[in-house]
Amino acid sequence: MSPPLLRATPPRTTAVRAIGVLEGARTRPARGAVRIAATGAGAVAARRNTAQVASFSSAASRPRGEAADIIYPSCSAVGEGHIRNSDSAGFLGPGSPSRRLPKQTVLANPFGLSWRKHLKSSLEKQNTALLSRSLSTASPKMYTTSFAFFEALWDAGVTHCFVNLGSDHPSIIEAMVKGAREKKDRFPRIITCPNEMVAMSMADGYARLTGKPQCVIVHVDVGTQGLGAAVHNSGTGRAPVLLFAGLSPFTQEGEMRGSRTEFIHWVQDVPDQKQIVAQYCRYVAELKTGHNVKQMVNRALQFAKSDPQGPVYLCGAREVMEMDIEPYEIRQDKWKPVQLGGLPSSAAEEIAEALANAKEPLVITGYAGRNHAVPPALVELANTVKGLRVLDTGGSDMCFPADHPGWIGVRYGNEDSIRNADVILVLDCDVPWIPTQCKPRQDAKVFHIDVDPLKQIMPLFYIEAESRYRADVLTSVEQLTARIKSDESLKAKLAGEESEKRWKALESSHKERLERIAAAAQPLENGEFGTGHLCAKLRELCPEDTIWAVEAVTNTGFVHDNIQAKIPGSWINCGGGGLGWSGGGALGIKLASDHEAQLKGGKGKFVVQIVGDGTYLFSVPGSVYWISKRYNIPVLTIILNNKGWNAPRKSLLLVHPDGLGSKATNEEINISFDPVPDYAGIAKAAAGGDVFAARVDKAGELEGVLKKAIEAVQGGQTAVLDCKVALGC
Ligand SMILES: Cc1ncc(C[n+]2csc(CCOP(=O)(O)OP(=O)(O)O)c2C)c(N)n1
Ligand SMILES: [Mg+2]
Repeated sequence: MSPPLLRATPPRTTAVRAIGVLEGARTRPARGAVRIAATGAGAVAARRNTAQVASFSSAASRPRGEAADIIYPSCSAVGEGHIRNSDSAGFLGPGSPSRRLPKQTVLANPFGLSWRKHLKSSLEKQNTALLSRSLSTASPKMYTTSFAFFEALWDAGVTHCFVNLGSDHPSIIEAMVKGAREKKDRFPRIITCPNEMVAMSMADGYARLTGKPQCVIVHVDVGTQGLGAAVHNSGTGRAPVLLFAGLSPFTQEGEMRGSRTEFIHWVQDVPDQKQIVAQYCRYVAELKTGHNVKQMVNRALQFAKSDPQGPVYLCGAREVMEMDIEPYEIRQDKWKPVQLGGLPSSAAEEIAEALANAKEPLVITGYAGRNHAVPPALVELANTVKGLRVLDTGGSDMCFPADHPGWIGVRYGNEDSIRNADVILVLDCDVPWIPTQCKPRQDAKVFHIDVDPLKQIMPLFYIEAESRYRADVLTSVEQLTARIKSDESLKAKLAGEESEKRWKALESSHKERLERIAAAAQPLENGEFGTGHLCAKLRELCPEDTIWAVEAVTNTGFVHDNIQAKIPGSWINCGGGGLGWSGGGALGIKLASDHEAQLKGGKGKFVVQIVGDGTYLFSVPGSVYWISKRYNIPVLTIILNNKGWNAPRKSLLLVHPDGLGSKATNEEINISFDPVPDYAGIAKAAAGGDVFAARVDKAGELEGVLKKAIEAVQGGQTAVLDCKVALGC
């Protein structure tokens, strides 16, 4: 076993803490040493002080020749702890002389007293002075790390905090109350979230619509784990979210305000809490002092907002968050995120030429529409390169409008246009094709432009491409269009007869595509209906500028085909693989839409969540509909009830098309939800009865029920419709 690792950061009064630790080492049965690691400018002093103490300790308690090597010993116990500067513990803020530690807490001369005597006197004095403070009620004037943290959020444009609180948050709670009282309209709005995944999905939905990261506050390691698949979703789906979690207190004798006061503080003290989420985050860090909390918040937000955007995680122990500091401000306008540029001009020239000379040019995308200026820019490119088509293989954002003849819609990496294209431009996309199902032809020229062309967190990713660029898609697309429009020979080529013919062909294939979709969306002869029909009706009945939050799994293609989104930002899909996003996601989107509209004196848009029945259960509806009711966030939820999980059967058939499972029932392969839960009833119960809840299984009743549900939502009441859908249409 390796020794306990003690970190000193920075070390002004480290020796006192080291004594406490060393006493622990002395009393361990094997008399093993502890190891102390100190960093930064404080390291030397920490080592000097602790080494003095160590040699004192070893002289007092060990046989000769067995002195403890404090820094790198052969030790007998493991663990990880922290030595921190008492300055970071809430008492030595520069502006708080009255809160200074008593002088004797600094170990002036440890050799002048016997070990035990010294310890006793030092710790007793310290404890008498501090224990009462550690439990004392804060003065109303106090300005803590936590309060500065919220100020930093607000100043950086974070208007909402989705919180799930715990014993790590006393100073957070104090700060929230103080903020609500003293900084009305200049303090983030707090939304209580009974489940962390819902909290983070709300922040995620908010960010996907607006590009503005919000904050999620959770409880130590357990709350961090409760974020669950939402961390994956925002990491994969490029949604900026700032996560904050407390850490268990690192003192237990009342040495500082925030010191341990509850049983659970021992149990929740884990070696490295950040690591729970680190691989999904753009940045993780521990707040070690309140003095730079605003810079740390802004550094985290800089990562979250720089491409590829994503989640960031800060944590801070109770003592650090309790620390009194001098109020301060930073120059907010100096903290903008990193900006990406466009293509090198030689690349713009090469790609523009390839597109203009192509017979079957194709754009494949996934996230490009996150920037709402991209769809019109792509339309402009497609109007310039006549015959260019756009395929969406992610379905994460509305990237190209359904009423343009170049629209192909969403297909997950398997589409004829991929097989036929001679020039393919991949734009902000994770999975342009799935090689075991579909590949570009051998002679196709592929160019890849992405904010993350290497897919830095994917161990396996590659596509064969002429070239790849880390560049901003909007700038790049505008460059390409401008290049083609300004080059006489390319212009002449695209104004030719062949190009005109291609445009006509595109128009008629688009018309046929829409007719095929409409024909497939008819109700079945037995009166039942599929997802396609349901979504065609939704498109007909919902407001034109509705925002669709979609998590429809195997029905995504039918939903996309029939919703036919045209407005940038009007289609939002999770982009990740952690089911359950859309419950919180839809609420976050609605909240964002309302909030942003109110700022301009307008009204938020109508928001519809379309979700698989299995996914609905993943979304923690007990929390979602309580929040919806509590904060008056009305959405329409459409549950695609196909009696369970269809996806695992599809996955099975791709690998074992003739296997045992291929002929087995849904019950046998364990994907059936029978008996069928009362999905809408779950929502109604969570909202204390105040939800429009209904079930539809016949096409004849669909329109009537949809109209009532839409009306309810427009009147401010959330509606949940459990719709029985037939498979495969
Ligand atoms: C958190 C999480 N757990 C499990 C899965 C694996 N999974 C992928 S699709 C699926 C079924 C989804 O069911 P449903 O929402 O009913 O959609 P359907 O397959 O019926 O279209 C499951 C369990 C996942 N992606 N995420
Ligand atoms: Mg299902």
